[in-house]
Amino acid sequence: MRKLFLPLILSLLLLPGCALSSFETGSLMHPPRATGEMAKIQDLITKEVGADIIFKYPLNGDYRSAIIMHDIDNDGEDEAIAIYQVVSEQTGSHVMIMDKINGEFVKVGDFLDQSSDVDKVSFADLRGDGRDDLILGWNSYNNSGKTMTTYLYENNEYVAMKFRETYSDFVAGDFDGDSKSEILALSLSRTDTLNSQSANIEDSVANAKLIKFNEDIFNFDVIGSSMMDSKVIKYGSIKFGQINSYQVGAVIDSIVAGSAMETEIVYWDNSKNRLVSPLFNKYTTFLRNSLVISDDINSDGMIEIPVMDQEQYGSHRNDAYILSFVRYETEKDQFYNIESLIKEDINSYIFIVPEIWKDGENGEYKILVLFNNDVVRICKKEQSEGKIVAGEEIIRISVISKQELKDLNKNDENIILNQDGDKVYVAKISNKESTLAISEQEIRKDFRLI
Ligand SMILES: [Ca+2]
Ligand SMILES: [Ca+2]
Ligand SMILES: [Ca+2]
Repeated sequence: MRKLFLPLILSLLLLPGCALSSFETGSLMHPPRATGEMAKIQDLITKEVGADIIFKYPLNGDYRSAIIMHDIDNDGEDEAIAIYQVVSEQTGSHVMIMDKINGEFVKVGDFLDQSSDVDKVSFADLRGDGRDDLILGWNSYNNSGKTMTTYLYENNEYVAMKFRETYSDFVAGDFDGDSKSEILALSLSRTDTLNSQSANIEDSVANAKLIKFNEDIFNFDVIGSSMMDSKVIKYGSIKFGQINSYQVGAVIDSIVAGSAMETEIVYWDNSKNRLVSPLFNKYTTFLRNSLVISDDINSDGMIEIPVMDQEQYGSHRNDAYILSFVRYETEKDQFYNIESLIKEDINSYIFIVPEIWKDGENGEYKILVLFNNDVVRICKKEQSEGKIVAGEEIIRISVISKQELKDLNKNDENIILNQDGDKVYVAKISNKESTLAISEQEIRKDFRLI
């Protein structure tokens, strides 16, 4: 039975971070439009610190407002967290935590950080006490890396704890299964210190560090670190979740040179008691000229990783290619193909690879995809003198204009798949007798605009 992942593939995600440059710093001067509860919160801030403040909006992550609502004391009601700069102070940022007590917001924490801009806000239960602790990442405008502050609740008050470790990106999650979250901090390689004699080489190469709260010393410990690919320019999407049925970890899609992407995995190996990044130095497996990111594409609760078929990738244009989504089995160090699709980036469509075109569960195919001038030809893969060549054509998908549609030979069995403006998507079964032939019904089912 085919897995039902078509609806999900429609949300097939391109890396959201790629459009980051469009963030308008001009909007920082405008506070959020205050209505209802938000107005009460702003009134409280004004009462406490005056009206002459600039709200700070996180540039990355899931929370992008300057006043963030989240239940951090586990009483079922949201607290408000405001991040702002006081204009007269010129530098630094304030973090004010407000709790609703008897229907009114009151200030329960107020902190000053030297940093001027917020990178990312996240919440995780770092102490296992049921409270979602606030994790705040601060931007840095030199090469020294971003800094992170956590705000924990202890002895009836919030305390701020700044990390010694810097990061390029981070994700929180329960990596070791003890019902407390850890923070995985990722760093890019630093060319500025790589050449410096005094620099600690460990801190100069790209790495991942797992940071865990230690109740005994009331501070954070780095409990493990692992090497990451130093060719990475920017961490794009980081997801914490099930890598397979028995292992949780982080799946990291990153930008490498030439706007290609790759994927790395980092998890805590409980049997060896250490942090591992098993794809380190194997990254070419996941190198792709496509910004498709890892995701749970079939809603089975496990994250699949996109792989661009190397045969297609190596020998043909990259505008149309086979993309497989694989699951990584950490214990066997093997990948299993979960779903596959042909992706055409110029005219923006996908075609789900039917089972009969697949060759085993390791992501091999019986087909080759050829792309030329808006025509994708799907051909039987054949071997000739040790080389892979295109055999007979099975189907072709063409994108033509409405005028060209009128001129089509009526004797040919053309299947109109979709129309989008002047673009008409037409499929043709090239060889009905082929062992790899599929029906018109199957073609219609497998085709989708994205
Ligand atoms: Ca609360
Ligand atoms: Ca844990
Ligand atoms: Ca999945």
